[in-house]
Amino acid sequence: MPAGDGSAPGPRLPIDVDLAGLAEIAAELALGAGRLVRDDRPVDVARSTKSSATDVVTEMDTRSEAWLRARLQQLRPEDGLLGEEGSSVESRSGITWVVDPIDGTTNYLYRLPTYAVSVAAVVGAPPDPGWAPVVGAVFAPELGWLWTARLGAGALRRRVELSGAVGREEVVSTGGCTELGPALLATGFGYRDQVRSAQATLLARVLPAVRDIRRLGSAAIDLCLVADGRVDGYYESGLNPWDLAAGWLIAAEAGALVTDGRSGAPSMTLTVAANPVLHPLLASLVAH
Ligand code: LIP
Repeated sequence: MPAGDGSAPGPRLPIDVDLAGLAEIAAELALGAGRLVRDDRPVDVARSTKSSATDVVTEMDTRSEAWLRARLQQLRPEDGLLGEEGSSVESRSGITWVVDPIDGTTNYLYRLPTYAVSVAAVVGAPPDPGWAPVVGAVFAPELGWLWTARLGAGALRRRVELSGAVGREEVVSTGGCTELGPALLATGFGYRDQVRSAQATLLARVLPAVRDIRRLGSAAIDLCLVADGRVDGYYESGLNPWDLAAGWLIAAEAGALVTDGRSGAPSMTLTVAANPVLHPLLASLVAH
């Protein structure tokens, strides 16, 4: 399915699917939810925790997912839905929407700008293996960037002003770095102690081998930065489908290989994204 991911062909597209129409919906949903979480944030945002004391969910994560769910019920009632905050609707159309209502929730909680809303339409049934994105949109409302992609049609970036004005589409493509030494990489870490210890051990091996590491706190933004060449590569273990679905397609349509570090699709085990020359070098460094 997504170009350049190295995995076996995924499930087939429903024959009557209108990818251009789905792409417009993905962009509208990402923009609408992004404006909601940016503009309606209360002064003291309510929060609770999930898998660990530092795995936070805010009331705006929940409100954003509820807004996305309601819009999809209006626009695409036959489609499925999988959301980070618990939405789970079986598909009757062969299309499922996979959404992260705020990717980078810790950054959102601390009022840091690197968070995004990630919206993808996929075929297959995530998290079961074999699913694949066909349209994707990532909107980072504080950074003012909207990245989008449609299967086979390339990856685009648009400027989004605070006024709501959306700028012209720019085609994006990965950078040309072909060696590890000069490579600027992005990565991220999980929420559970034993996972973080293993990730720190891997980081100790990676850091001396590359130019530098950026830990921005949002997988969706990390993958989009690979797409537009502002980092050379990205790797992370422990991602859920909602973290990576849209960014996977955007990076792949920008020319990146996006895999599990081997020949499979990106997964919770490992996600590795880089241009086709750098990818095998990065994968051999991190895929253990
Ligand atoms: C985040 C991921 C990021 C990871 C963070 C966190 P969330 O997702 O996008 O890559 O490093 O630890 O999991 O939880 O903010 O939606």
